[in-house]
Amino acid sequence: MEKFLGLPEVASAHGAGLDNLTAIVHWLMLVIFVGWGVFFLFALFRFSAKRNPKADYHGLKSHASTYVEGAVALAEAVLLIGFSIPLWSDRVDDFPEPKDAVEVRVVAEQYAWNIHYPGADGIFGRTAVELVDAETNPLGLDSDDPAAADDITTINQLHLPVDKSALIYLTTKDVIHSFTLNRMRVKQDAVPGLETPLWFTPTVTTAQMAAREGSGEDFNYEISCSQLCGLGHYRMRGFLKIETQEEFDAWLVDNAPSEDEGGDDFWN
Ligand SMILES: [Cu+2]
Repeated sequence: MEKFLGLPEVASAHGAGLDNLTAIVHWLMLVIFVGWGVFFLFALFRFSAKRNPKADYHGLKSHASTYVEGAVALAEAVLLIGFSIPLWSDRVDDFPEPKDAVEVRVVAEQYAWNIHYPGADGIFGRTAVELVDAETNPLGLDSDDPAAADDITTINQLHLPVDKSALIYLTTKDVIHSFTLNRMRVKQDAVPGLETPLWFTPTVTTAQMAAREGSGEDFNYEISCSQLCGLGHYRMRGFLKIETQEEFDAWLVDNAPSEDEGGDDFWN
């Protein structure tokens, strides 16, 4: 069904449940569409002026349509209460403990994704609006804060380990953006002034998915913006790399700010 709907192959733990729900909703809509279409054609024919020269002032006596409407409402209630609400509550109620997850801040802006890792100490350094500099310090990280010294920042490059929950704190510097990871079945609006947490567990590494897709080195998971956020919206494209834990740890070490780099050189 995922293929039939044109969905890209899922790469997160919760994704299959969402795809399943999407498929069920589409099947129900197909049944309703065909049902009402047939009924419409029947009504056109059965109640045409030619066949009914004299108006019928009593109208329909049968309750069949009421039962059909009741059945459709019941099916939709089952979808909502039986499928959608449990999936949704799993997303918003059942967050992983920070100690069991990889924590990352994602700060959207026109037109890029700023990625912020807490570094070895596990504590995000202080950020402040006054310190934001588009060229040298897009996140406004405070170099006087000791917790900031080991923080790792990137632009448009999100790395995460496979089979471990990713806990993302999402916000934006300017307008509303929408953080979208297609293959992870993740989509969350980033709203100015709010920090919205989201979480998911990637289950397929970039390398594994590339092998499955047969697209070799060219394959990337992408971060896209699903909210038309300005003229440069189309180039708000980031990359998500899912790696083994070892590869991810090595990447963190490679990207950690080195000791001899001064406080203002985090960005190089
Ligand atoms: Cu955007």
